[in-house]
Amino acid sequence: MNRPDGAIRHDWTIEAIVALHDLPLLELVGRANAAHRRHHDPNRVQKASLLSIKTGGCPENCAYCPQSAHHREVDLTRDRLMEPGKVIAMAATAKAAGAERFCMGAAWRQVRDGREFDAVIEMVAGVRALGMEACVTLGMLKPHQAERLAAAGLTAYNHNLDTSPEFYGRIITTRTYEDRLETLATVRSFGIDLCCGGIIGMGETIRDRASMLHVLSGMDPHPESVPINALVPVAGTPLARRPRIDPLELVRMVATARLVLPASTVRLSAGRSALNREAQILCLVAGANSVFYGDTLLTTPNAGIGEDAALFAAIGEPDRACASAA
Ligand code: SAM
Ligand code: DTB
Ligand code: SF4
Repeated sequence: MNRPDGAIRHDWTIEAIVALHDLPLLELVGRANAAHRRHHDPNRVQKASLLSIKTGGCPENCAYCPQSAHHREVDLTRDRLMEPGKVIAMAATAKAAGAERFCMGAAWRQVRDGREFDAVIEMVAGVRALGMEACVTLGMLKPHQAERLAAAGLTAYNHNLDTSPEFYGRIITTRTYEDRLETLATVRSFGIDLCCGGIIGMGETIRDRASMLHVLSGMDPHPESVPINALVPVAGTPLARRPRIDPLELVRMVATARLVLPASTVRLSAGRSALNREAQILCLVAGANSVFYGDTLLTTPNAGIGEDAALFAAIGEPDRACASAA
């Protein structure tokens, strides 16, 4: 049975997703844009701000990640968990610059109960008290910890699949895909939104990309938020020498994600700084409706605030950072 683009479906096959991905580009982008318009305001792009609240020294061995303690050649200064007051002050600054969502990342394998988790709970409550959406990404999570985050008002928990089940073992061996899915189910069971996506450009095939979208589309409900990252190759990581992907691969991935997950917020995430203004706009036309805003992601450079002001001016969205500076 053929269903119209934009219908919420949980029965996609990997083959059908590959077929969408491989449509002629203009057909793919056109259909994705139409699906986007069925569910979203096409003129609205959410700005999210990202902060590394605990940097480096992570015991996991994710091949892409500069924060893994396994990748000793990476030039990164480790940092302990930040003070809640400082984090909340940075969220307030981000809000004044136009960010609606504040995402806090910790280089942890899993959450441990105690003083540090208490501090994260304080950060979440403080960000929510500013009237912002709050998202955290802290690694694996147990039910009682998800319960505390939900009680503090957490909007969303970011925990990425990162790639397909088939390719996963080539990228991470210190935890399994099942571990990932278990944390996602725990988060969902406490009514917290899921922010779950992945990375392209790690050497995976198109089928792997479709397979990751297949896992996401099988979730019921779909994750509310789906970050699509292009690998940022960092010196000292095993993926340091991977070539940057062609920006049109990102356009195809965003458009396919939009068609398969029509109501989700699709976040054009890491790797955006390597795209020119026009390629970013093509991603927005293809269905991306959020970007990370600010000069750094967690540890790597993001598109600069100045360039973003030009991007938002070009698409006609008033940029509050410029407005308040004027
Ligand atoms: N430790 C937690 C975890 O892995 O869930 C949270 C932090 S981790 C840095 C969050 C996400 O950042 C990863 O799942 C990955 O998708 C993305 N990421 C990390 N390094 C990246 C890189 N070099 N390029 C693109 N995305 C990256
Ligand atoms: C996500 O999918 N991308 C963001 C956010 N979730 C936490 C992180 C990107 C990190 C890029 C590498 C770095 O800056 O360390
Ligand atoms: Fe640790 Fe997350 Fe980086 Fe993996 S992606 S090494 S879990 S911080």
